[in-house]
Amino acid sequence: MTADLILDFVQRLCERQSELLAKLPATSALAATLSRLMPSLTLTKAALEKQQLIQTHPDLPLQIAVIGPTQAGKSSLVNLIVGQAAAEVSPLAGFTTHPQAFLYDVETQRAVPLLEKFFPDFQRFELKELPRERFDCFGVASVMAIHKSPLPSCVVWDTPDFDSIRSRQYLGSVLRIAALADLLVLVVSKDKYADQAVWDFLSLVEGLGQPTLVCLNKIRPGTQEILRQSWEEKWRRVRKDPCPLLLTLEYCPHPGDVEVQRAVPLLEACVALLRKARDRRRQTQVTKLVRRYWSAWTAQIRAELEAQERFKAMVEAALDLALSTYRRDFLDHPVGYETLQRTLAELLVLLEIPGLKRPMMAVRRALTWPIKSLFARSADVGLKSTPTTELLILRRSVEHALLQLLAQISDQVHSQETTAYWWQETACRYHASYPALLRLFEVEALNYYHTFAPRVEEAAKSLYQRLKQMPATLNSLRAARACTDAAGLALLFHTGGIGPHDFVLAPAMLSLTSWLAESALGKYIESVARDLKRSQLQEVRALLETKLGEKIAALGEHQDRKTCLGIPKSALAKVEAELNERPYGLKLFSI
Ligand SMILES: Nc1nc2c(ncn2[C@@H]2O[C@H](COP(=O)(O)OP(=O)(O)OP(=O)(O)O)[C@@H](O)[C@H]2O)c(=O)[nH]1
Ligand SMILES: [Mg+2]
Repeated sequence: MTADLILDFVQRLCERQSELLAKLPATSALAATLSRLMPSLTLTKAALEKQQLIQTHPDLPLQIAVIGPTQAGKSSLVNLIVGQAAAEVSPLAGFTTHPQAFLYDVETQRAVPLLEKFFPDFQRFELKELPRERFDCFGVASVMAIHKSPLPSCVVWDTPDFDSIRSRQYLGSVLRIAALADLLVLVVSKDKYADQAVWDFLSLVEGLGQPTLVCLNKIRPGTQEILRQSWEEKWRRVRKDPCPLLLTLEYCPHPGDVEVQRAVPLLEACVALLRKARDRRRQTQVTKLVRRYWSAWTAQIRAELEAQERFKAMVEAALDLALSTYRRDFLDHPVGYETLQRTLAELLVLLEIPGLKRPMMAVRRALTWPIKSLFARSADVGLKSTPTTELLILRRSVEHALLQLLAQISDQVHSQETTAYWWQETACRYHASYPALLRLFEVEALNYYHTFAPRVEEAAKSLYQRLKQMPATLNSLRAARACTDAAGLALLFHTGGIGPHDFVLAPAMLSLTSWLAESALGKYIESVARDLKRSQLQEVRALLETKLGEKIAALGEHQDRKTCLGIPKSALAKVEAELNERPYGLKLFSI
């Protein structure tokens, strides 16, 4: 379960990282960092896949991988192990460029499908047919067991080098073989053993903890001891585990002459180590490797998640800004708060003003609330043409906030070095979604306005009930000149004779409002207005936060994009929980 979970994660990260690397400029610092991580990811992925293969196919033959820098004598050593000239040897540097499996005393039909399973993206060839220009292939050849050789049935791998400039093209296959190996045979010649590439490789594979044999090749007589000491010293500097068995192979002027004697100690060492390897085969070593590289692998994922959080906070701040502009320019505006005027217009219909009673009754029968007719007119032409101050202000506030957000995202593209590509992707998506976001807002805003209308009607009714309890105020209101004028206007308004904006700002309405404010009903009107404002603020906040905010914040999730790693926080947390749950091993993030 743990291995499967980690394997899924590593596979996904490997894939995403390769895709991202293909998009990033090769000279960027991030490209360099991600490229440095690829070998450890490739190795771990292969090691986990080998573990899976062993679980499903415990009969997988033992695997010996002969690995080393160019011209170290890898192919020659493979031939020594299998006791015959199976691998092609050449004085041309970087001659071997494909992994080649020599099936020593192994049933081909049984072993080959397993090797193919381990190399799903590679094509298998006969050795002679391996195409030189392609690196996504491996060779397979069967070799007969040698009479009296102690070597058990196994697969011996000859591999390409890992240190030439060209090796970048086939390093992945070398790492796959290193991970597949039950026994790692490292071959270094006397002039290459101190090379950084050798020690980088040894440091990389340390987490696998495989039985290892080191062969110091092409050694001049008399220099063995010095080289051995120097090697051990270097080993202690680079690795934490004890120095493995070291064999020195003397340079023989005519290779081939003394092959049989040379092979004896080599085969003895291989046989002993293979025995050890068979015993430890099912023990997992991979979590150690995962722990070692975890913090480096996930640094960029974390950087993206941080960018995502920052983006979310920017969206929230933008919508907060829209909300406070709406509040300032509409709800708290001394004249512009038209909802109260609408309430009063509705109240005027209920008041039964002498002289206007009959037409008002007709209006009440025909229309419950004029907004219905406004909607009918505005739904198909959009919010811009909706003649209500509230929606116009709301739209202006939202538009301003969304444009500010766009500018902020663009700033991040230029100021965030390691996540510039993430911000670029977010900017593109935001840009592309902008018209749809505005449309969504318009639909939701109209919807809000529509569903809020009955609240205005209720507020008018509650004012009317209150007035009925104050007969003196009600009578003087009915008799007031301001009221009659305003009621006339309200009638016009209700029948569509004037627009809401003109109605709200008409002098008669303004006089009525101040008359009412100073009347005995003043305090009650204030509290009704306060309640209305509170509900409007709440509704508009919900509209902005849930309907619009969540849609915009989702633009920062790049799960399916090839331009970002896009690994969600939950996937990261799941693997970390699994790794932390293990009672043994190193503490996470300890490298
Ligand atoms: N004289 C002598 N030559 C050796 C010895 N070991 C290897 N060689 C030569 O060194 C050259 C390279 O040997 P290979 O076994 O092909 O080396 P390799 O590591 O497979 O090289 P690449 O495939 O190019 O990475 C060949 O010409 C071998 O004959 C040795 O002990 N003595
Ligand atoms: Mg070779």
